[in-house]
Amino acid sequence: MGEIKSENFSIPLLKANEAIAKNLRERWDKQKTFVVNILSSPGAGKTTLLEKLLPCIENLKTIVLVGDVETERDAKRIKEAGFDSIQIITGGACHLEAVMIEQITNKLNERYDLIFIENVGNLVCPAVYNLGENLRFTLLSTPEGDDKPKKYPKTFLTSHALIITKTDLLPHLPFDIEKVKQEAKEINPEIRIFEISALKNQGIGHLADFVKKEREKWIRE
Ligand SMILES: Nc1nc2c(ncn2[C@@H]2O[C@H](COP(=O)(O)OP(=O)(O)O)[C@@H](O)[C@H]2O)c(=O)[nH]1
Ligand SMILES: [Mg+2]
Repeated sequence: MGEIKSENFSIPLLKANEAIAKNLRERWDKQKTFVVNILSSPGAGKTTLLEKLLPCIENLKTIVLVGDVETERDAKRIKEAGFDSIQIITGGACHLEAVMIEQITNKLNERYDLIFIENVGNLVCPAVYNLGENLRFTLLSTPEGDDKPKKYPKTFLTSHALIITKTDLLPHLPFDIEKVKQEAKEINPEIRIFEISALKNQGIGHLADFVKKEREKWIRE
């Protein structure tokens, strides 16, 4: 049996998503709101990274929109860290869609300089749903294994940055970090790569600088 490729099928749902994402992008362009969409498997460290990253991004009004199948736990964590956050409960859906972001942002009373979207933990579906973001980050944590870029190429292909998390665990794991970097670059030669241990506070500053610089570059364009 031959390969089955999803691009051979017409997907009206994705076309509708693209149209809403385009509207979101136009609105955020006018408002000068910079948006980062964060993808990863469940437990790769998205919320922990945000808890550490947000305090390094000073003087920008920031909110985190966080998607999960159930519970308000992550939004609660972000608020406890001292930042605005809204939970999006998908009730089963394994990814966020532009319409969900549109509904939430329509209700915001304030303008934000920066919006982080913590997507539902999943390396598959979120890759094909444009949320109108400026930057897409994918986290890969060391316990997940070094074979993931080639197994989930679309996610790495569509990301601006790969953030290898939990590097403090490297001494305990058979994780070939150079192989991951090489395979991610083979899929997407432009991808930026960051190595982070949120637990040990390593690499957070570099990532914060990257977000700030990319936002400034975009503002100047
Ligand atoms: N060893 C280690 N554990 C981490 C690190 N970052 C997050 N974790 C742990 O990984 C688990 C999942 O983290 P979380 O941020 O909730 O992941 P999310 O599901 O991607 O948002 C938690 O138990 C965290 O304490 C890290 O840098 N090193
Ligand atoms: Mg989380």
